Amino acid sequence: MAAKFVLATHNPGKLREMGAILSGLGVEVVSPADLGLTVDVEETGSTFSENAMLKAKAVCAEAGIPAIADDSGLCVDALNGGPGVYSARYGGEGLDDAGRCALLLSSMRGQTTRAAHFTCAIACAFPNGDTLTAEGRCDGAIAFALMGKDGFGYDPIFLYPPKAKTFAQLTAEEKSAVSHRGKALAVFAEHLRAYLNAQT
Ligand code: ITT
Repeated sequence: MAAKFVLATHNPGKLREMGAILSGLGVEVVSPADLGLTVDVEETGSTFSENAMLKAKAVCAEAGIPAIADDSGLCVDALNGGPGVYSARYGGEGLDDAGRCALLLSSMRGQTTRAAHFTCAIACAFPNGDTLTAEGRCDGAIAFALMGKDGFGYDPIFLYPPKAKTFAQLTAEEKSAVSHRGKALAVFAEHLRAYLNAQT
């Protein structure tokens, strides 16, 4: 795949994971910072896919090359699917990843229903107006305490039952092999391959 893509995210954790997975799939990527871009996109969509497409289109327009965006979040059954699309804003602007994890743990105190899943929507926008999309999901549970130091975001409290570890206790490779983002990007790579083949 010869074309170069910009990853439309300012989240360093996502950038690391998307970069590693896509490079492994033969997709050449650069970050917004590599291009001197800081595009702040308002996430006004009501779904992960809508927000991913808003980010991909805005960054593609700014960069002039195809852009790949990720909108993702943690959906907790006992919180009626929340924080969901509001995962990055959970608890308000003042909180960092550790603060959001602490808040989520405290709102789950005494709660025995711990089921949760991560969702990831990938959107890709091309300068000619074409778009591609893909989604991935990973089921798990909210842990009772923070565990592990790797990953980012809600990883220390997201228990992945098949390995009896949180995402923050997995290596980057182990996480990507089963994660919402790993699955969405694998599907996306297939769509991209078909799209690029159809161009030639
Ligand atoms: P960009 O919009 O710039 O990509 P963002 O962090 O604002 O960055 P989102 O709006 O998609 O991204 O919010 C995603 C939220 O879900 C954010 O709080 C992440 O930390 C969290 N999240 C997403 N994927 C995750 C993962 O694999 N592990 C842990 N937390 C994750």
